Amino acid sequence: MSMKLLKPEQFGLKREVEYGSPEQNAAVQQIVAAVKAEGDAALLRFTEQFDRVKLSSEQLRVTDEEIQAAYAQVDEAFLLAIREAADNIRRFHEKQLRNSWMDLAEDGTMLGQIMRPLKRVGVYVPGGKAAYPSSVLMNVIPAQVAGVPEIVMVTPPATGGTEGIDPYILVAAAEAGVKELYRVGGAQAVAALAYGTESIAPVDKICGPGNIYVALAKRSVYGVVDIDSIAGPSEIVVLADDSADPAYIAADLLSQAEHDEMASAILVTASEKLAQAVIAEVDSQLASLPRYEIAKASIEQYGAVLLVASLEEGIKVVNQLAPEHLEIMTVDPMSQLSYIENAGAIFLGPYSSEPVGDYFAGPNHIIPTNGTARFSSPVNVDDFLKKSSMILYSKQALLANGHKIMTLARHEGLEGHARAIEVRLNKEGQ
Ligand code: HSO
Ligand code: ZN
Repeated sequence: MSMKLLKPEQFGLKREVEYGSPEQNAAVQQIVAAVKAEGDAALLRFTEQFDRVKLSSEQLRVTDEEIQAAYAQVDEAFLLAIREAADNIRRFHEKQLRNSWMDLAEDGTMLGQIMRPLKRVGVYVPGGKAAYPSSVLMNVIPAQVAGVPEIVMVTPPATGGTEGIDPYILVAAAEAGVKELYRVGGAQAVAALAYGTESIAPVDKICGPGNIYVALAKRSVYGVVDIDSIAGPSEIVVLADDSADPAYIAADLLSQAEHDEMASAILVTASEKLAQAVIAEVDSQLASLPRYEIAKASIEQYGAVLLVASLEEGIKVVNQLAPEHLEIMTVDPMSQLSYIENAGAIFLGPYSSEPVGDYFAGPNHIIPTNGTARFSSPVNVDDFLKKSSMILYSKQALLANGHKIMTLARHEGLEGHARAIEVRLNKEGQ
């Protein structure tokens, strides 16, 4: 089956957000409660039960020797590429840094906002095939740029304990500057980060992708700690006109379809000729893709070519979809840019293929999915900063404004508030 050619009104992208089964939720509650109550003992017990690895408390932490050994296992080209990617990501995120500020008014009042990094952040890195070194950089570097002094990483020990942690993940973590790593995964790792155990000190925020148990555990500890948003499957929308190369579009659609059976890849165009050419290209490129089964399932279920009447209608459709990634391949993509209101990351022109952003350019690849780009943003430095408001009122300012404050307080029936002001005004003879 090829990609479907539809009118926009025939298409409804409906993907259920995973909230887990009652059994999964119950299992996670039980794991989190046990780790909270028993610390390391429960952590080690669940690691043995789920990962089939028997560890002592001392063995939880990944040693410097293991990290050095990992460096010996990764190839030079990978190392050079990830270093350059890390530099680009760091430079991009440094642009996001905002300073604390303070405003001094003529009456001596000082108001301001003080930015402070979170003190300790935990990054979850899933095991197995879904462990992307690039995602380690995308989680860790913004935290580092924000100035977070303690960044810890947790990742499951290889199931059965025969292979250990993927050396590429260890190297990416070390390159990003992570100094504290633990071989522990699943809901138990999230609980350990939230509540702390004898071996793992608690954090202020937990980020990073994981399976359904990890996602449910993150949801359940939210409030005790902060969490990042829970990412859905990857999405790409390409908005294109006749000037675009169908082979490029097909390749970019497939680049995201291969992530996940539930990934979605959509072309929006007013050109039926381009639509047909892309459908044929997807078919032919798909056939030789190593992740054929995954990409095929994604294309069949969630892929579509939406034929619109004009580029203007295409822009409307894009804004309704609010995609994680948008590529614009038109004669003059810059002239469409200002009309795009909802898209997590916007790639312009034929050479800004999505993998450029997934790996290398510098912007973050952890981007809102499922239409949430309507109101949220890619992971950024602000996610690791908190702001304290600063208020310094002068005597002059309080004397000038005290009565207004008392009026508002008494209106709310809060006499104690009013008197806190009044005691000062009285003393000053007002
Ligand atoms: N496209 C993914 C990120 C990624 N791609 C990681 C390759 N590795 C985010 O939707
Ligand atoms: Zn990707």
